Amino acid sequence: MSKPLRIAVLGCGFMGRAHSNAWLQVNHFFPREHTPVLKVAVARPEEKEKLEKFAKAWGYESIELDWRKAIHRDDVDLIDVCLPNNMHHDVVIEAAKAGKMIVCEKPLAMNLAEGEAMVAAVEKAGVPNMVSFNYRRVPAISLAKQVIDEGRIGKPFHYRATYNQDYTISADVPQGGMALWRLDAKVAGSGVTGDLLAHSIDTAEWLNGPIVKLVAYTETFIKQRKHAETGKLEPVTIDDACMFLAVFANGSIGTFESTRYARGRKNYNTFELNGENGAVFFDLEDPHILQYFRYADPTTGKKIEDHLTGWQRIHVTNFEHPYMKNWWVPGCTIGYEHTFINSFADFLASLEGGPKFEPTMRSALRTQRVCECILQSAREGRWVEIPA
Ligand code: SOE
Repeated sequence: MSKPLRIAVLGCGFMGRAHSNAWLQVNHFFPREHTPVLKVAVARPEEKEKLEKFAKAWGYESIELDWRKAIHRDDVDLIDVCLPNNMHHDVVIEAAKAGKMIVCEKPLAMNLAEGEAMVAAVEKAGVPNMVSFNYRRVPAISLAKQVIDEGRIGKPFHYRATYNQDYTISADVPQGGMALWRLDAKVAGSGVTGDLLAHSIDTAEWLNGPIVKLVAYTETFIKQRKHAETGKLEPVTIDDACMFLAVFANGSIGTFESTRYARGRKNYNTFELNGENGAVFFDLEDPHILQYFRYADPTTGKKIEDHLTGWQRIHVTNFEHPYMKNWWVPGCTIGYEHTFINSFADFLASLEGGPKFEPTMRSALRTQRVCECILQSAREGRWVEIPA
C-alpha cells in the first residue's frame, strides 16, 4: 500500500536539485511503500525569485521563506537539509524537536561540538535520519566493499586516497555568497577537509575500518580573496589543500590528499587498497569501473597460477552488481545523480523494515571527529590519536 512521504527540501542550489531529482525518481526504479511528495521548497527571502523557479522546475506544491515554519508544518514528514554547513545545526535540532525524519547533506556540521549536539537531538527524538555520503552508493564503490568483505583482498597493507579538484586556482575567484560559500570558513567550517576529505574518510573507514591516528598538513595558497557579499578583500581562512598520513586499526597505513589546486582534476576522488591477496582501485572520473587485482585464492590463500594475472577493469553495469538490476540492461551506465537515488532507495527500505541505513548522523559524527583531528594535527604540527 502506498504511503505518502511529504518532504520539505531546504535549499535550492546544487544539492537541492540533486535531492529533488532523486525523490522524484526513486520509486520509478526502486518500488517502495513510501511515495515521496515534494511538498515545500524552502530558501531565504533574498532568494525568493530563484526559489520560485526551482519549485516550478521540480514540481513543488508550495514554497516557504521561513525554515522554522516549514519544519513545523503538519503536512511535512521529512526535512531534507541541502543548506550551507553553518545552517545544519539549528535546522536539524529544530526538526528533531518537531519529530520529523531528517536527511542532511555532508559534512554533518561545522565542527565536532555542533555534530554532537545534533546527534544527541535526533537520538533523543528517535527520528530516522541519514547523512548524504552519496558515494557509498556508486555501484563500483559498493562492489569494492563486497570484494573486501568477501576476503579477496586479504590482509590489508596500504590505503591510498585522493580527492582533487581545480576550480579555485585563479586568485580572481571570490569567496562567499551562495555560489562560493565553500570558500568561506564562517559558512563552511573548513575547506577541503570538511568538503572533500569527509567523503574520502567516510569511504575509507567503511571499506577499511577505523583510523586510529594521523598526522596532517594543510595549506592556504591564496591568502586573501574578495568576499562576494561585502565586495572587500578578506583573509582566506579555509584549507585549500590538505594531506595526511593515517594508521588504521587493522594495521594498514594510509595516505590522503585533497586540494582544489590540482590543475586538470575535476572530481578526482580515488582510492586504492593493496592487500596480501589482491587489490582494488577506483576513480570517480571513471565511475563505472572497478579495478581489481587478483593474486591469491581467498579461501586457500594460495597464489593463483595463471599467466594472465593482472588488473581487471570491471564494467560495473551487470544485473549482479550492486543497484544495477534496478537500472538499465548490462553495459548501460548510470551517473552522478543516481548515487542520490540509490541512497534514498536504501533509506526508504530502512523505514520499511529493510537493513538499517548507513551512514546515520551518529556514523557521520565519526567522520566529523576525524576531520577535527586532521585540523588539530595540522595546527599543532603533530600526530593526533583519534578517540574510538
Ligand atoms: C565541491 O566542489 C563538491 O561539490 C562537494 O561539495 C561535493 O560533496 C562533491 O561530491 C563534489 O564536489
